[in-house]
Amino acid sequence: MLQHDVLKHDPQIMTKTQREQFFEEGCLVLEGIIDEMWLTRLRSAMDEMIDASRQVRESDVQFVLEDGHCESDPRLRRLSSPVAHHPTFWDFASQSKMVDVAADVCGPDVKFHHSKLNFKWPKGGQLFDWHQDIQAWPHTDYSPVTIGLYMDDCNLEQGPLTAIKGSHLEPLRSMYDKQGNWVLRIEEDDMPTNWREDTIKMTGSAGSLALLNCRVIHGSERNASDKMRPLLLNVYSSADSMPYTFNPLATEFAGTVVKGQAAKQASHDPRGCELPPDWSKGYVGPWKHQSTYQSNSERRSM
Ligand SMILES: O=C(O)CCC(=O)C(=O)O
Repeated sequence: MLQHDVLKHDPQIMTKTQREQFFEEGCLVLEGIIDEMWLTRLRSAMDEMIDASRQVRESDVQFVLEDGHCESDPRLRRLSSPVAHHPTFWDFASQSKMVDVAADVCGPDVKFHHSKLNFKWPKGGQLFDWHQDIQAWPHTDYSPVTIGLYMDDCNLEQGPLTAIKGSHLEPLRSMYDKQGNWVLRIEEDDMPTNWREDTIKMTGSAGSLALLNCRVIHGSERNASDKMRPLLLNVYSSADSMPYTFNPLATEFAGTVVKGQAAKQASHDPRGCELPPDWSKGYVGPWKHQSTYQSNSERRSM
């Protein structure tokens, strides 16, 4: 659904001002939306998953490991597709207030696409290069939204999501480097003019939601604190927004309409989108590609 049609429906959770801000800036933090009951259930599911990772020696389709991961001291970068590994994550993705927040920006009919639980372990948790999401999973319009839940408080030291406000209105950048490798990274000379002034550090207390439009430039710094940063990210779209490439984090839940009705016709935005590699041949996640550039990235200041 295109933005002018979404605006015909009143928001249920956000104020109209908050929704206008999201559409203007491409990013927004909503404080204290998710209650303690959900946080307790999700943390318990997360702890079970971390325990399960103790036996894992190499990154695989489920776990992306950080350097130094071992049985006695598990260190994860990501639990891919948490909805496929513990029922609590799908209950949350399909039944919580997060779905109503998605409806405020996608319109009354909301479809689930994929999920991931990104960690930043204390005194580690690597940075995430500047990038845009939609080139990894193009849709027929730009309604897709990534909604992050801070499962614990996330302050400046912990590597919060960081976005360049207004960058979703600019032309999409390429996620390939000059040699044609998919790197999911934007070089500094390709960043928008004045990006430093437009940088928003999306900190939030536990239970806060961080919304990212699928075109907005974003990333995050490493975790310099002694506290963990668990960030649960679910991606939704309008029900009539159709993905047209292989879903890199496909599960049985992809395409489920979690609110409203299934679409009878697709929504199309005339602005085209760069295509990703063919993920049906395997998806390794962004860090493998980004790590080549880690030394450059470490010098960059967000
Ligand atoms: O975990 C983070 O800080 C960034 C995650 C992100 O940008 C992504 O998964 O696309």
